Amino acid sequence: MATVNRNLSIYDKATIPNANGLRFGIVVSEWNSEITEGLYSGAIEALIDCGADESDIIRWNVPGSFELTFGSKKMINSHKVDAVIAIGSVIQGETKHFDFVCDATAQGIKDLNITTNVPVIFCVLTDNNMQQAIDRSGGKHGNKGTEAAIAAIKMAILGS
Ligand code: INI
Repeated sequence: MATVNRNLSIYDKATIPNANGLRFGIVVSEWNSEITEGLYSGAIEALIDCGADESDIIRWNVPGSFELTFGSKKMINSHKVDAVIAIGSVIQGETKHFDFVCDATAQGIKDLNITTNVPVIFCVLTDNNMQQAIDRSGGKHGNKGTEAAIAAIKMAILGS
């Protein structure tokens, strides 16, 4: 897609609502953890930069991206969060597993957005190789975690 034309880390703070008082859940997949930890850093730094209090941010880990749907659902049901950021990194292998994990994760998160009243942000990189993931988790194309944090803030206050 068009990430090559757009740095994922760039945002205009003047246009972002103040996140102070908002509560965020962040669910992090342990697969490709060198990538997902970079995404997590980008997300938490942007939330705090926009006014969120660190004590209002709850982090859970799940084994893989496939488990992000259940983790996000349980986060919504267990904590009074205003938005959830689901963080994962799926990298193309030799089999069709990539397609099944990507499809199930995207559909699962989409389903949560339809069936619950808490927005769940899709911060899942789906890349052809490790270099593409590095480039988008704090590398030359910025950090998708940052983009996800800004989306989470905007969605948390939507309509208010
Ligand atoms: N999960 C990922 O998050 N990224 C991957 O690249 C990946 N690969 O390549 O297999 C992956 N698989 C694990 C999957 O998400 C589940 O954890 C597993 O199938 C157990 O349900």
